[in-house]
Amino acid sequence: MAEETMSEEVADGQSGNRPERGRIHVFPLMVIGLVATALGIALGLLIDWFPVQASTQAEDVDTVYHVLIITSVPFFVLVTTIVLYCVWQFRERPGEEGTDGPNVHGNTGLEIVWTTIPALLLIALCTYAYITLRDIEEAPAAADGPELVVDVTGQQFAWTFGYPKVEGGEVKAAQLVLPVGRSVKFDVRSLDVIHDFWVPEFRMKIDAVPGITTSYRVTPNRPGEYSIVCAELCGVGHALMRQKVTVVTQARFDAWLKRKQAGGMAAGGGAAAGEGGGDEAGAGDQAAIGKTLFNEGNGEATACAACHVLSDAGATGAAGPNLDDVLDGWTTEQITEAIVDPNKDIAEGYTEGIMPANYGDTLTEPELEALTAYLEETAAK
Ligand code: HEC
Ligand SMILES: [Cu+2]
Repeated sequence: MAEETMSEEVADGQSGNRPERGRIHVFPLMVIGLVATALGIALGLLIDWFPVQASTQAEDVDTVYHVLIITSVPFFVLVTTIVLYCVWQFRERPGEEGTDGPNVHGNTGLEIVWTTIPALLLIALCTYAYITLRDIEEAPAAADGPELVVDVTGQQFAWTFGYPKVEGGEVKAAQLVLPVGRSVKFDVRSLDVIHDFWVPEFRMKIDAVPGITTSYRVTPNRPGEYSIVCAELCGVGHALMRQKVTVVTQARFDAWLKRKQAGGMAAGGGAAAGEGGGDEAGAGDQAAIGKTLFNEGNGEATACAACHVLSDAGATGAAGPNLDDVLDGWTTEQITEAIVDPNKDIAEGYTEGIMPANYGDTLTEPELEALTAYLEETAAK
């Protein structure tokens, strides 16, 4: 039985070859290919695919893209044209059902050519991209002034930032503010899962990986406000893990940092007083501590300002409800519960599991009291 079937197939294959298709249409194919290549490259270069360039690195990165488009479109068109042409030219015509095309054996010359060219091209493009990346990430020359190092910490679902203090230590903030024209190195960390720190206008991005510190450099060169986007799916709040970076003049940056630093120090003093004086710590001190916690977190607890609007704190986060609007008339207990057990009662229009559920652990009892007191006081204003 089996033998019979096999010999039938062989016989069919031998007797049923299709007729030759005649000349290959080289000239029209070349014209089509050239037109498609020109169109493809034009689409790649003329359309403004990217957001504005806001760092000195951006231009080089865009150039890499343009070079890749110019080199890859012709090959894409070549391969696609040949495939489509073959589908059309060697299709099965009426009366040819079950027949086969003529037997063709490999062509060693062709195979060498189509392996060598892409391999060389790939090596050249990788080398070029590598050199570009290495150059744009080079440390700035000493003559260009000291580099600003900003610690970036990702945590579901917000970023917090740490700036070096003049006298050592760190100023924490829920906003990223950068001086224009100065090289910035981001040291990126994660406290939980993998995130990815990306400002599309800067064109650079890197994963925030738990347990290690990754980094990249940019020199912002265009004042303005840009989005910080988490580019690694990191949980239910991933799409909301968006904040703003503000690029300002060096003078405005210095003033901002000084203000932040002064705020932090006042709160630090307040905390010391609170510990010493027990319950007698003034309401003003408590509020100052609360405000600092709201804006900066405490290293473990994510800053509330990353996700909430609160004008008194200058907070502009957008992932959660606007606390200017909602807190009016809330009792201490209600505010405390909203912070410690956010998933118990979900604000309308928002999703469960985005506000961190661990503030009961990451905030100490006095910190929680100070934060609640601050929010109550602010809401009453
Ligand atoms: C990662 C983003 C994020 C962070 C950080 C965050 N929240 Fe929220 N918050 C939310 C979201 C989203 C909601 C709405 C869902 C819910 O009710 O749990 C919310 C709800 C609330 C509510 C209830 C609002 C209402 O209308 O019911 C309060 C109060 C609140 N947050 C305060 C805080 C405070 C205080 C902090 C800092 C200790 C904080 N949040 C940190 C995202 C966040
Ligand atoms: Cu993330």
